[in-house]
Amino acid sequence: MASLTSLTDEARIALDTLSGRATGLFSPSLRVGVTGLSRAGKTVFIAAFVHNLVHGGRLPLFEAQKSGRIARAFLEEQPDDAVPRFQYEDHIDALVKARVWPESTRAISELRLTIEYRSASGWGRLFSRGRLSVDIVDYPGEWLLDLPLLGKNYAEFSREAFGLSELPVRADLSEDWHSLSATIDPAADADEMVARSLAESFAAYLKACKLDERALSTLPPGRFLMPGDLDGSPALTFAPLPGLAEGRARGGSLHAMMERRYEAYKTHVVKPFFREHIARLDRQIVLIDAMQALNAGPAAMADLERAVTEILACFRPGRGGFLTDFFSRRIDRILVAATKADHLHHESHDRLQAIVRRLTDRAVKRANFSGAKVDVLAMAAIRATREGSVKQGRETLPVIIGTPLAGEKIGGETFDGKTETAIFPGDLPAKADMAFEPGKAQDEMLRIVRFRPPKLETTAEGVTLSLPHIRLDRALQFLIGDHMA
Ligand SMILES: Nc1nc2c(ncn2[C@@H]2O[C@H](COP(=O)(O)OP(=O)(O)OP(=O)(O)O)[C@@H](O)[C@H]2O)c(=O)[nH]1
Ligand SMILES: [Mg+2]
Repeated sequence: MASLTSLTDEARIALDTLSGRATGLFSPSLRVGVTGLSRAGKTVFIAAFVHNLVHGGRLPLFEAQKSGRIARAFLEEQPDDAVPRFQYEDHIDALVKARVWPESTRAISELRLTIEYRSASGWGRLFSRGRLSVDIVDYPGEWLLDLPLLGKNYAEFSREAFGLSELPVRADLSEDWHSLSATIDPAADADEMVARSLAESFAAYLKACKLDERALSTLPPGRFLMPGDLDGSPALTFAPLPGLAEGRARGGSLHAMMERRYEAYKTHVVKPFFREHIARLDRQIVLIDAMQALNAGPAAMADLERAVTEILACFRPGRGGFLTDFFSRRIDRILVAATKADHLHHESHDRLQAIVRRLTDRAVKRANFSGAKVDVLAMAAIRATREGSVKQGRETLPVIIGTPLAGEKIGGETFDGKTETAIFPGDLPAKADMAFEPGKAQDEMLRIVRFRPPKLETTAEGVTLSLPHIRLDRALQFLIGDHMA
């Protein structure tokens, strides 16, 4: 900026003032929603997003960075005082110094990243030194599961919960809760202890569904898995009831009590979250960890598809939706990203992308994001592996090399968290549909282990290089690139 003459400086200030954009007082802001079920990679994505911009990471596909137009990017005070700040520095310290991943997010937090850039056009370069503020919210992924509840009454919620729990992939896990429910008469007098034991038993079943072996996703209500500050409160002491009679519940009955609490949960927990954080978004990236579900098999894939479809329907800003009144803005771009692509050799990235496209296709169509641009991408916000090849007999196998987390297993081997290992991850099905068909996908066993975050390379001058990634730059270009033209 030093090269600007005083004349153009004055002209710029005059122009800024005219258009109400006095530098420093106001800069356009963009609310980017990072959506994803628990463990999808939201916190890691946000940390990598900020780190790469603040430290000028290698982002060849992010045009503003590539052409050297970014003057600086820095964290600023966030707009909402009542929301805790995203602990960016702690997350980066953990990732870079200790090489451990951030813990599961337990509460909501927010951050504002401001980018100062020069406009790409000659005209704009003279007159406007651009500033863009990007606001991002991080929250526990489980809470997303609650959004579809806004469109369901208690009877529907109960019916669906029992329906799902009878699926083969869930039946053994729901046994205890079922037998307890069978002893309950919904029309009997309300009893706090009965309500509590039902809620606990139901929550235990949901938690079991979420464990790695089943890796199921459709598990509302989300606060039963991640209560935040509501642990033990009456709003969480409810459960679905079996065989509900048609019509209104008798006053004073267990049915009436459960119904009231379910509605209170929606009003006091789900709606505020939706209104304050979801309905105000301009852009959205939907992170999907297909790897874990692929590993667990087709039933987990079907369940992931169900969850994503129901959740994306809640982002539909169009007319007629039950949430329409809440939206204050319209989402104009949605990026669906298959995360953790670094678990696969790049030869498989297109297949991963195709599987996630197949998984979200119906959801995106049904949600009818008219006017919104939708793209699909396989990426890794932080690349924990590098690629290589290993000769096995006459064959050369493409492998990935990284440090598996302590305790991870492949076959009979358990890793110690220190040793670098080459792993042949296996092939994803060539046809995306096969990942959803029972019996087919299991033939192609994947070998998926979790890796530690990468060790950052240091240059000869002692400068630590930025966090490596796969196509994070493409995601940035799609999400904010056009605002920095
Ligand atoms: N290899 C690799 N692993 C990743 C990446 N992103 C996330 N992970 C793994 O996925 C786990 C979950 O990532 P988070 O960012 O904490 O997920 P989240 O969506 O914030 O999850 P919740 O806070 O539970 O909702 C991490 O602990 C890592 O093990 C990535 O880009 N590469
Ligand atoms: Mg998180």
